[in-house]
Amino acid sequence: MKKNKDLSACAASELPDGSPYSIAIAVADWNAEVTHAMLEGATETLLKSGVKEENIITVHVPGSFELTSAAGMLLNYTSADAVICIGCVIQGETRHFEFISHAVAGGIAQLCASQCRPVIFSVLTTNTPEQAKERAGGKCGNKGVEGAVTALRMCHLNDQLSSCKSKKSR
Ligand code: RBF
Repeated sequence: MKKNKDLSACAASELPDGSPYSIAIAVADWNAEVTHAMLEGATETLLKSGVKEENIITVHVPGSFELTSAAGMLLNYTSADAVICIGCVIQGETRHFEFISHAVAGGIAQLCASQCRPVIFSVLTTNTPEQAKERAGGKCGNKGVEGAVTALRMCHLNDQLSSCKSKKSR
């Protein structure tokens, strides 16, 4: 596989089969112009891969800081096979950017390490709104699409590895 392949360009025929899965999406409404475009990209990709509409659960939170908490709730209260976290943190005049970016990256990494279901980090951290828009359907692709492809690939990996375990215990 090409190094750093832009997964936004993944053709429908290359998409992992999503039909067996149920996927949850937590989306932050802060910088909604960007995050909602990413949500649209993620949802379209999941549908294209065969995930049934009724198996896509979307929840909205106020900002990226709340994504970890929402992802934890989705893992606890739903049977989603993966959770995609969508957010956009843009550098401002204060240090909020650093605190929010670190908190959400660290929070999601902790969930990934402690849970056996994938949690996907589709959070943009950019210097400018333009850079964010370029990554939400602009010249740098759509990172929501990439989050969806990553979620599906991780669901397949989970299936493969869990079938190894059941073979081993036979
Ligand atoms: N949330 C984001 O998702 N992206 C941002 O760029 C962002 N910037 C913020 C800047 C300030 C000064 C504050 C107070 C909040 C910001 N938030 C942002 C919201 C944050 O993620 C969270 O929703 C609130 O801090 C409430 O916990």
